[in-house]
Amino acid sequence: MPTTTSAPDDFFTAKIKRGDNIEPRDPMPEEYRRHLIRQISQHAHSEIIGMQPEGNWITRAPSLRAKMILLAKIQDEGGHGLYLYSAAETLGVGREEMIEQLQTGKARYSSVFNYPALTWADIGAIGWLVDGAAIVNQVMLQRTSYGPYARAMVRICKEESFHQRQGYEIMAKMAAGTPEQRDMAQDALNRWWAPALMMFGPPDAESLHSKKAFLWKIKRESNDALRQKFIDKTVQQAEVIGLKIPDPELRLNAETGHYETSPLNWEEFHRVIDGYGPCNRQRLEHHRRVHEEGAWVREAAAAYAGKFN
Ligand code: BYC
Repeated sequence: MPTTTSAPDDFFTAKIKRGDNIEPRDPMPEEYRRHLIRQISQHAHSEIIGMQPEGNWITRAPSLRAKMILLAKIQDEGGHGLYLYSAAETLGVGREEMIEQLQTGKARYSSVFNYPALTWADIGAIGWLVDGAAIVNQVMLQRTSYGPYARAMVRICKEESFHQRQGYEIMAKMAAGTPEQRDMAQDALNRWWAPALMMFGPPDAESLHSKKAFLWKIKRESNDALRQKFIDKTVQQAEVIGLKIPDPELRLNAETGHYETSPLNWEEFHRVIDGYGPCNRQRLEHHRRVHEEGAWVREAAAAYAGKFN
């Protein structure tokens, strides 16, 4: 515990006010701790579950180069999950408990990973749009108030920008390829556009946690502000490679300088995060099976570590 003569709450509030990081041994309100465990563990689960739609394409990558890049990317996502589980553990929650919450549906993971990756172009769309959306959100989280989360984000962002470029390169190549390849790229953009926009969470007016998250400087920008940032960047990137954003109402507002889009289908979002998306069952079943099959690895690692204690 830090040496302080003021009450723990004052110490916490003063640190937040100054913009200092809260560290694991600092006193913190129980609600702040629980808020972070929820968000960081969900973030970790998203990285781990997010390996599945892409993992499905490793054996079908169209070249050795593409296969090596995809393997490296997916391995990075696994690493991100591990940094984040470690960051959550500093708040006093165990890894097994977090995994149990994921597998029983008590903890969420990003809605976007409940959609299927149907063609190779989907690997491009995931890198370009899903990693692209994740970066916009995570650049903000590098300045989140909890030290271990902020530091994990700095490393993660460096890797995500390579992931985004990997996806954009696939899309650019396919968009400039045969008419069939171009159609595949456009079709992937059509299917991943709305799910990528939903990654930023519900509209600000319906965001349950944002008020506290701003107060405690966990979030620095709102769901809608980040979504808009992503739209503005991505519309221009689509133009460069000659793909069309699948939104008939898309238009540039000359006054604000921002692109305006059609409303999203928030009913679909709620259905997906409540467990009824196209792949929710498949994702969790796969996680449970692989976790079970890997039990011997965890036992062997624990026994090996035990030899030196
Ligand atoms: N999906 O009050 P709100 C990656 C939930 S992976 C599911 O606005 P908050 C990658 C929310 O949890 C990186 N649930 O919440 C990996 C809450 O429900 P609960 C993914 C969502 O926390 C592999 C309720 O809706 N990034 O990059 O203030 C391959 C109300 O929401 C979602 C992260 O995980 C959603 N999209 O803000 C490729 C970012 N949105 O908890 C790429 C970390 C909302 O009360 N997380 N909900 O049951 C965050 O920044 C924030 O938690 C959110 C939501 C912006 C997502």
